Amino acid sequence: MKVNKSKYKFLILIVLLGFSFGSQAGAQAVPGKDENIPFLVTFGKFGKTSWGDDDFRQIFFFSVLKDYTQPFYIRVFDPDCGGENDEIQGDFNSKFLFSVYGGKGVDPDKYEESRGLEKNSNFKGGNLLASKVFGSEAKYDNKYYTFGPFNPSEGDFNERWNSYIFKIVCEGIAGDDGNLYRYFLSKDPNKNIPIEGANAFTYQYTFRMWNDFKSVAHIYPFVDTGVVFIKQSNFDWDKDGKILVVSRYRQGIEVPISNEDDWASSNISIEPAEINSSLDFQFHKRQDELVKNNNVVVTLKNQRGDALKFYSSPIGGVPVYIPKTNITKIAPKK
Ligand SMILES: [Ca+2]
Ligand SMILES: [Ca+2]
Ligand SMILES: [Ca+2]
Repeated sequence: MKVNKSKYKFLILIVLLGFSFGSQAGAQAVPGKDENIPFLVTFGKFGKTSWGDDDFRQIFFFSVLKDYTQPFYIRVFDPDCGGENDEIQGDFNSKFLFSVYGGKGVDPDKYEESRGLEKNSNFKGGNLLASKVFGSEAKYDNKYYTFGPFNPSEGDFNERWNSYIFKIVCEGIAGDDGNLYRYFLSKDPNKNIPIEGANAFTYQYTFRMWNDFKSVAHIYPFVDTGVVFIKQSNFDWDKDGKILVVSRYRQGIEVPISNEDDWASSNISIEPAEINSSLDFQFHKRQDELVKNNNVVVTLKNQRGDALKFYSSPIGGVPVYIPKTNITKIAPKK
């Protein structure tokens, strides 16, 4: 076959562009592309924790690199609770408050309360930049609502990451239904256009599994310098198969799993090879019987009790297990 050289080069360019765009495109979608999680979920405050949400709220942070100076938007997919996607309990009668915060008080590295892990903590630190309440509204069903524009400098500056930090909180302020939704940090109010170098993270992830046997969900906590062991906690997993931990050091260890309305916890010791990389927590559904509409909560803490961040786009990429013989070979490079 005769290959037209310029055409060939053009094709390579397209493939490369596709790759770089693809990796960035995942960076600000929440859940992220590599996570394979269909939706975030938050229940109305009169819901039952046995439906898979322990605190009826969810807090996410967005980081935007200092170099990016254009306005941006936070887009919420299916912010309403009714119609498609959402989990009905009786009738759809719930209300959800979405609030966006910037300024001092947001950065969870400086303000621990901002992480929202403790029940009565003031997780609303910072300046309220925008908010809106959603009920069951056809107008927003299966569609995006856009918050913004926001100016990056309205965020709380974090020196270590050279980024401005923003926070979005979803709270179930009335009713008992489950609101399923997703976020996208975008350059454009009407389309999902990712911002280079931006990311999203949380300390407590409440999400929905796919309703099939084959899909494996992932979350990617970042293991910072100084971490010796981590305590994993999962809530209301409904004994739905296995939760495995994979890293560049470990091929996969099984951790204790929760059943109904309970927490299961265990400690996982961290090896030097795992520092400054992400772990891959894999959620494999059971194969004998389909567990439907499974919502689950996950948090991780280090040996000092500090919570680990889960990034929608894993820091350092998706970890791939490296057999030990190779680890010893590459170790001197560090
Ligand atoms: Ca209801
Ligand atoms: Ca929804
Ligand atoms: Ca569940």
